[in-house]
Amino acid sequence: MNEIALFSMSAEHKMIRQTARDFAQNEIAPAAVEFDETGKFPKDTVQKMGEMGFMGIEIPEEYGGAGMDTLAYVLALEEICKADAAHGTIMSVNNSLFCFGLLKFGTEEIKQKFLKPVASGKSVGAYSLTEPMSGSDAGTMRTRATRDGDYYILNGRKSWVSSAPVAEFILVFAMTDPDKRHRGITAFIIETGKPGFNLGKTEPKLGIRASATSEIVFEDYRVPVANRLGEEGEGFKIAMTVLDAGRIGIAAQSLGIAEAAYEASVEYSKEREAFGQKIGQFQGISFKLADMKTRIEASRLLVYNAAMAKEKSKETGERFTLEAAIAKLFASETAMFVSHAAVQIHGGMGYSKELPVERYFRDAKITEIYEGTSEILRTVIGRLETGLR
Ligand code: COS
Repeated sequence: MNEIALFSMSAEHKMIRQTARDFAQNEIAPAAVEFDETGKFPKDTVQKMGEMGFMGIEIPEEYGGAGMDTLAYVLALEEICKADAAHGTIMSVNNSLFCFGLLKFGTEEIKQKFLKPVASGKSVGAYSLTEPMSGSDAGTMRTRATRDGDYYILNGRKSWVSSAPVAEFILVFAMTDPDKRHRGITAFIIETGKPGFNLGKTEPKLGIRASATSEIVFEDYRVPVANRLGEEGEGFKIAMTVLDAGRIGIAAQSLGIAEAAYEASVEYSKEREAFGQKIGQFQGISFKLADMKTRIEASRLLVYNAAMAKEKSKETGERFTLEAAIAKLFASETAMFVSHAAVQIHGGMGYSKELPVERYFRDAKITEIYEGTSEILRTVIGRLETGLR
């Protein structure tokens, strides 16, 4: 496969990409089928990812992270997802949706207490915004947090929480003042395993099956005021800012899935013969491969560009909403396009569980849905471009 020259990567970037590639191909890929079949959380490999610094790549070393930049993060995540997208979801949620939020909005006490163990990979972090009756329209959540002295009392049901069954800490959003709608939402870091925290049903998923997704239910759960992230009413903005970072992670995940599906397709079309020639010699196949490669390389530029926009924002404080939305929209639709074509190129073998191609197809679909559906992303991009609502 040809690599197209683009952003000048530093020696450090090349090193983390190679380290992630070796680890992913040697230790994750061989077990990916089993994780997919059983839906079991890959505890051992996730622990190793923590030891390698992959669970808090952009977090400064003083808070338990690897102290690297956003490009390093997406390069590593892309490689992990090429081997197994479920590992990628766990890594992305931990890095982008938990650690980034705490680094950006947390007090020193919060960073020491909750960021350090999660960024270093000793504990797993999660993020919980969605509810059974509020997905894309996140501002209409019903989970309530009521102040009671030095505590808030949480009640309500959250759904689709990736890593919830294994997480020790979860960044949760709840309504403190329903009259203020989205301006009445507040963010909290909650510790699982305490009274009032319950796991609900596990989501039986089409893909990324090992990423452990479940509902969580709060019944008079007491969270100290010191565990509030930001001020009362700042929760929606925190949720959206964190999702901007998350969308870059999902864009990188999409890129990894697409690359895996594409590389399998190139190999297969060089081996498989029909009507007296390699199937890659048919224009019908080679044009498909050309379209797959072109969309992948376009995705790569958008994903790396979004990573650089986020990196720049660390100095300027500017939002990178547009770059993240464009990268996720294009890369996720590319992952779907490429994995769909990969199944077709492999024919019956693409439909068989003997090869990983059908898994790439199933895993790709979620990238068009979570952390902002393609429709929400088009809404975000359209609004930012016209200034109209
Ligand atoms: N960064 C910072 N602030 C943001 C923001 C962002 N990316 N996007 C919106 N905001 C702010 C707005 O500036 C606005 O602030 P004010 O209250 O000061 O006016 C506020 O948030 C509300 O924004 P808006 O009016 O645009 O809210 P909407 O209810 O129309 O919702 C969308 C906006 C649809 C973009 C938002 O709800 C969204 O992204 N939904 C998808 C949620 C999602 O991805 N869920 C998946 C969860 S993870 S599986």
